[in-house]
Amino acid sequence: MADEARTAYTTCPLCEATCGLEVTLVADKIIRVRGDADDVFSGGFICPKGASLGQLDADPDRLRTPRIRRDGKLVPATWDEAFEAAHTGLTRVIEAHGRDAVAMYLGNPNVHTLAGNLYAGLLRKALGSRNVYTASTLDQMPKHVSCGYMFGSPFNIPVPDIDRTDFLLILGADPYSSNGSLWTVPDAPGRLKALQQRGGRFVVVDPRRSRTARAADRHVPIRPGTDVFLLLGMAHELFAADLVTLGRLAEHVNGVDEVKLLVQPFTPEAVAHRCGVAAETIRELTRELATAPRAAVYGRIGTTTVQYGTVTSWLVDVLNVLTGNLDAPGGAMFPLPAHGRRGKGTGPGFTTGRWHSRVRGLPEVVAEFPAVTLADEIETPGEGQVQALVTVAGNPASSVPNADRLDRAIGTLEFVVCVDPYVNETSRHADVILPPPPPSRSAHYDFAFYQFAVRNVANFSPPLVPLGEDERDESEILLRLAAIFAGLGPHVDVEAWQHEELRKAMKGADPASLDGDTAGERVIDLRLRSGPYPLTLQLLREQPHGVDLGPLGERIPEVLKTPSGRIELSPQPIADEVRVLAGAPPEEPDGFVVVGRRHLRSNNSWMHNVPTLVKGRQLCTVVVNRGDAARLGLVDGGSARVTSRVGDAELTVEVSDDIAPGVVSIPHGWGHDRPGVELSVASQTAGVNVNRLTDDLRLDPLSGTAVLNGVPVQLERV
Ligand SMILES: Nc1nc2c(c(=O)[nH]1)N[C@H]1C(S)=C(S)[C@@H](COP(=O)(O)OP(=O)(O)OC[C@H]3O[C@@H](n4cnc5c(=O)[nH]c(N)nc54)[C@H](O)[C@@H]3O)O[C@H]1N2
Ligand SMILES: Nc1nc2c(c(=O)[nH]1)N[C@H]1C(S)=C(S)[C@@H](COP(=O)(O)OP(=O)(O)OC[C@H]3O[C@@H](n4cnc5c(=O)[nH]c(N)nc54)[C@H](O)[C@@H]3O)O[C@H]1N2
Ligand code: SF4
Ligand SMILES: [Mo]
Repeated sequence: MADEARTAYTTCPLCEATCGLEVTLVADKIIRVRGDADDVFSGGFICPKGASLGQLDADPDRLRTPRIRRDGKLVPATWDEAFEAAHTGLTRVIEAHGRDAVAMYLGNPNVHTLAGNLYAGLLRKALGSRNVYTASTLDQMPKHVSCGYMFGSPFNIPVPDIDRTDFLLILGADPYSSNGSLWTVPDAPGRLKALQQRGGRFVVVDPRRSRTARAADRHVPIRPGTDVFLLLGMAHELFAADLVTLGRLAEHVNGVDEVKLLVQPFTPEAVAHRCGVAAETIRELTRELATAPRAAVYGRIGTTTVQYGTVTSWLVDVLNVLTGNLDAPGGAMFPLPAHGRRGKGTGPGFTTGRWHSRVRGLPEVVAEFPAVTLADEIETPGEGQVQALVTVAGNPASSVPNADRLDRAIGTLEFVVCVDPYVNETSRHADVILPPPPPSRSAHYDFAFYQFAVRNVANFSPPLVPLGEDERDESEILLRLAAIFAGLGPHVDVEAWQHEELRKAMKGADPASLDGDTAGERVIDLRLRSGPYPLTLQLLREQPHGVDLGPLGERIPEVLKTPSGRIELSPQPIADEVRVLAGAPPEEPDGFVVVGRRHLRSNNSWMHNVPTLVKGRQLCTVVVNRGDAARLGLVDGGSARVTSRVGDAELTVEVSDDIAPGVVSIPHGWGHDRPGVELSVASQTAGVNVNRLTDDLRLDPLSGTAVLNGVPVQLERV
């Protein structure tokens, strides 16, 4: 009865919220998607992206077979031909120029797919190149660095315990639009409303009155890129007004006195003109944070992809510590995922700069180089010049600052392999495209996001639809590429290979004793069995709505991996940077600064090909303050030219009262009108790529993260 409707449950793989979906299928086609009301975590919540999973899955532009370049054209090929071509091209570059000549770029969906979570690490290790780049240096790397220094591991990132808090201070995040990030919080709007209904409050700091800011109890506009000063002022005020309460953390923290000295110069009056927030407001926010019974500070994109991203990210947790809210219920807590482990309470600690990039001498951070320097490494001749690129689930030609330059640079490479379902801005340059199957064909378990979840939960979703004859699981694709780099050739038996690897990991025990249809599923089973809860893959299979493992618990000191076994509140590299900041002259752009924004119906660069998500009002506009618009003669719906050091772009103007004067907002991920792009819907509503304007010379020095918010631009009427 192939065409009878059936219902299945799965975790949405599209953003960090991990919502449970109830999916109705006929044969291999998704015909309806609803929120799974019985999901233990999301309770029926769904957003327009999750609801359109069926369209995304069945997108006619999605590649069904690999492509290889023949006579300049990307033509369909068999899997054998494609892996052979990848093998030939990549080995040729490695033999002629060495491993560093092959760069790898890992994009955002790698943290969403099982394949990326399980095998991207193996792939980069097998390649053995220093030229590894990821979307992290366009995103959250500052948080990894600050947490690495403070808590000993870049992956020890605390999250606001939203369901039990009384006060939340949110900076540079718009969870109403993004659905939360480094903060797995399905139905963020509902949870924020519940916080208000039980008498709590939340405040949003944002140069724009975002959707979240509109729902907040208070919106504090700020000058882009200057949250660092606001937070320094708050830390100063905590000491000055005698509001520091370490609580049970007192015996677990080093460096409180050093921080007191560091923040000494930053009185609310001294920072007010730097960040555009009144001294009185800074004092009020500090008092409210310090006196709320349970409170947490949370910062995201507007605090990371900025000039002082690492110091800002550090300050977020300094405030959590100094107010006694770190690792306390209702404060900022460390999740303990089902596949995780309790720690020993100490470790080797964290460092960066173990090696440096060839051209700009930028330090390695978490074993990668900043994405903003990939173009330098491709363009600059000499020993170690990048000659080939492998991308997995990434669109760097769109998402990296000075994108037009990187796009041109990628076009000059000797060999490019893209693991991607689409021919888009980046993969149009490929010599080989290896397409993963649609989401419905993949098993799902959120290795990445359960680390940031506001409750400890676990959910495993088997594939909704079995793999077709001509489809390859993405795990197989990544493993075959890894085998090519490891010198095992393109035809290795990947299951047998991984079976052997598992046997080694299990110290000789038989992996056949584990549950799972694939090596990857057996890894999940192994991790669950050795995790902190009595779970197995089989138990998760029996619970399609997920398993709730309860609210977050205290984890300090066990979670710490610092050599001292304590929180390092004043790490040397950050302290040095704060001293620099104290003397740095304010940047006074004579024009405007541009910031980003996200829309609920859009996801970075790759969901604009889904008709229901792009229909209606145009999303790719430049939002301009009403007073600024009047001064420049800009009208709503008219055109403006935006110019920066690196480029210019013409955009439709949206006049608004919801943005601070001197600031304009442009979303990223647009600009699908490039020749060779095969996105029939997206290219009709192409929009403009804001990264033609963002500047690859601007970065947060401690993390190498791009400055995507607060880039100086000029604005004029067209
Ligand atoms: N100006 C500006 N630029 C930004 C940002 C900003 O706020 N402003 N945000 C930055 C941030 S936070 C991020 S994370 C980056 C994202 O930067 P990238 O990761 O480079 O870009 P994405 O747009 O997420 O592209 C994801 C790619 O993965 C492909 N894909 C989708 N699903 C799968 C899958 O299952 N398997 C595989 N193999 N591929 C898949 C898509 O087709 C697409 O090509 O952009 C950054 N760039
Ligand atoms: N619908 C949707 N959801 C997404 C994505 C998407 O593209 N679409 N992308 C996903 C990804 S990859 C990520 S990383 C997350 C990001 O998740 P969020 O960080 O919540 O992302 P945004 O919605 O861009 O919110 C950032 C806010 O910071 C503000 N801002 C800009 N500059 C500054 C500043 O200097 N200071 C302060 N205080 N605020 C500033 C902007 O106006 C904006 O409102 O979202 C994820 N979820
Ligand atoms: S919020 Fe995120 S996880 Fe939930 S349905 Fe939307 S895209 Fe999927
Ligand atoms: Mo991101």
